[in-house]
Amino acid sequence: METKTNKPVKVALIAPPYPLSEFPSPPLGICYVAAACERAGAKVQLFDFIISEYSPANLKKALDDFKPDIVGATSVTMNFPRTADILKTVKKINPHVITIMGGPHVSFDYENVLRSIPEIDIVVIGEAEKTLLSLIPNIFDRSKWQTISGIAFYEKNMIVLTRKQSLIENLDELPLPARHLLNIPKYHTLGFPISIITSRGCPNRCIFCQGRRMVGQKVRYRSLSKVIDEIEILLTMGFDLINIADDLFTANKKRVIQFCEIIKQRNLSFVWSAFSRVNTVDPEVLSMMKSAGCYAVSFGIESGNTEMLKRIKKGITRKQAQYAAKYCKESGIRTHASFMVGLPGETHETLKETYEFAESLDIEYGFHFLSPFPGTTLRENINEYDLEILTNDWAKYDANQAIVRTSNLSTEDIENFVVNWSKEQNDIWESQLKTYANGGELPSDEKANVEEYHKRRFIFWLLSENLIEKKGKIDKKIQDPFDNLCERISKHVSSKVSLMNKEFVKKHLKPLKEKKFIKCVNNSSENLWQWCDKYDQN
Ligand code: B12
Ligand code: SF4
Repeated sequence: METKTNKPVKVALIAPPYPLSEFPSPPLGICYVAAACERAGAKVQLFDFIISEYSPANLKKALDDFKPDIVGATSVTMNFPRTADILKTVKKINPHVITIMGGPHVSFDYENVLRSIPEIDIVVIGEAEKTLLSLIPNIFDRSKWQTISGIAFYEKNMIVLTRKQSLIENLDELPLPARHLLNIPKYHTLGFPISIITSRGCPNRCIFCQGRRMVGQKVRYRSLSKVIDEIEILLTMGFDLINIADDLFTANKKRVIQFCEIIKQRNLSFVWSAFSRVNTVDPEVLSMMKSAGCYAVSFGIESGNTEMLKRIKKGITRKQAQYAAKYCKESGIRTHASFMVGLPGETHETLKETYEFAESLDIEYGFHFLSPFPGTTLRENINEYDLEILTNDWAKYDANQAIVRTSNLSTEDIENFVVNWSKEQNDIWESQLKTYANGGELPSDEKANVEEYHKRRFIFWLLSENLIEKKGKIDKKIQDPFDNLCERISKHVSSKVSLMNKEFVKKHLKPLKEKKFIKCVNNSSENLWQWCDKYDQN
């Protein structure tokens, strides 16, 4: 698409910061959005604040360099306030930029969003690819916005919600996510799996789930050959750890088996994980998955109480969960189950039952606090449930704290349950950290865990605080610029964690240099360490 001046529309897309605890991996949704904008003829840049430091000054610099016409941002509920602040700053820096927000939170709370944050011009609701194809070419003509399905905006003191956008029927028509906009060396450094999706949609009706409302009840499948082609591209980009982010990858057993067969036929070497459901796995499909490289599956079991499972419309039984756990163990696939606490009608007894059930499965498991997101059946019909939502402070919707209560349980009761459950593990972990920090002996597996933990934190700081950029200007006179870089970075990180001394930093930066993720550029006055922006295999 060309503007009046015959230049392509410029779109900057913002991936907002999020914490290490939420697995900051390459953002998939925003890459789909970027690909759709490119297909609409736009020139696109990704302002990726997952792997670079966000500050108003950094944002301003990026805006001044690229000069976008549109700035789009994504968010889930927990990082909505922070993302909205970023868009406010965009408007302050340049009021002429058109700001757009999409993603799961604003799709369901667009009225409040538009009313309370005038700096957001347009909300794109739900799946965005089709909408963007019509929106981008008409973006400068406000009178046309009404004719574009799937958006909401503020006009003359009224919220305009346009016609509902239909779901994309043939996912094969979509361009591949624009991963070329990602800084691949930085994501390799971070080391989390890269996500792909093979389908969209989930036929189930869990009352706490927002995902199903985003993607619809009918499962839409991509052709397996296209999925595997995409995986081959990821392999050429150096990713061999892949997360299948479908809402329910194992919904169709025949298809999963075919998927595994193609991986084996094409002799592809990578390992992968997937989200599953306990009533969709059996020994045959699991053994096939294992033989095709699946190393982990995760299940949402949510509760050990049969009534509760029915109330939340989970559509699974305790028996099915027991079988799934047994089959997974037999297949050798690592299995993780997630349970929720603070569900409607929760009591001390249901929590106890859930805990005992979780223990009895003999697999890895964890608890999440219920977060009643906008757009969930639970929140929309809250009066039908024994549940009170105590806050609309979206930053608290991270599933790591109690924000609800039931007639039997206060937030403290719900939090105490998880605190007590994790106390023993936390105490053990704290003591391992202490022993390690004091130079004491630890069994090799514990030592490896502690070292991995420190490495992850260090790498996260390196990226999210722009430490290479900030500490990487080295005077030409310095003999060994790499040693000097390590020293400067260690000065910074060892003030937070004393064991992150120069040797520690060197140990973790050396592989980045060898793999050409970072490089030293010489100019007349200084040596400049910087991240490479392309993945270079040679
Ligand atoms: C895979 C996944 C993850 C992966 C992310 C992998 C990755 N690197 O991308 C991991 C495991 C890391 C993850 C983490 C979390 N997740 Co998650 N996740 C999902 C899941 C299953 C699929 C998301 C996905 O990739 N879909 C495919 C892409 C194409 O869709 P999309 O991201 O929605 O993007 C489309 C539209 O939303 C829109 N869009 C999105 N952004 C923008 C921006 C603009 C400008 C525009 C125009 C359009 C637009 O266009 C896109 C293309 O159609 C969804 C469920 C679901 N179906 O939505 C939950 C979901 C998004 N996750 C959820 C949550 C809560 C979390 C966590 C907070 C975990 C927690 N503590 O509970 C963290 C937060 C991480 C973060 N800050 O984003 C919730 C969000 C609910 C909410 N309102 O907050 C969902 C909806 C699941 C649920 N509980 O119902 N998640
Ligand atoms: S929680 Fe999982 S199974 Fe339930 S509706 Fe959501 S995506 Fe489907």
